[in-house]
Amino acid sequence: MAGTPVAVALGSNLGDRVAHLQAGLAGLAPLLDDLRVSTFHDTAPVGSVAAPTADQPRYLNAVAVGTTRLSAPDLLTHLLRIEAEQGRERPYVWAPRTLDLDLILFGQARIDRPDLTVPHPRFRERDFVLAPLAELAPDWIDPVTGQTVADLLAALG
Ligand code: PH2
Ligand code: MG
Ligand code: MG
Repeated sequence: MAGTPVAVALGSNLGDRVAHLQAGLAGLAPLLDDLRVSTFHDTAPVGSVAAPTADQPRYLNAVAVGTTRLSAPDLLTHLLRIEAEQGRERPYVWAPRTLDLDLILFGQARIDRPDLTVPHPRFRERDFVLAPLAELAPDWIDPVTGQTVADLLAALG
């Protein structure tokens, strides 16, 4: 069994953003086989009425894809550990962060648990996820909408 294809989004907008993304990728390397990494995208912080981010520093975002033999919950545990190793703190929702690692897609799985929703519930609206993901896996089909990553990106306009 080759393992399950997974997509992980990386984001940083605090401290040395390049160093934090590189540390995140180094942490992912032992977890994912056939690891491929997008270019790094400098992006404006995206917020919401409930969680405004207008006064935050810009983000550096990227996506990594690979395959894993871990379960999705076990992979999530590792993602949280790698974030913590980069000094991630969570003072409030969508606070600036040294490193954010979000599990975006786990094969064609649909997971709905209190601590983990896959596909990521907001990835279809997020250019900062879809653009780097489309560099690596434009034909990956979102199991919820049936649309490809390329379709989802095009729909953002
Ligand atoms: N992450 C958020 C909220 N807003 N904006 C950008 N540009 N990049 C992010 O990674 C990001 C965001 C919550 O995780
Ligand atoms: Mg996030
Ligand atoms: Mg996160």
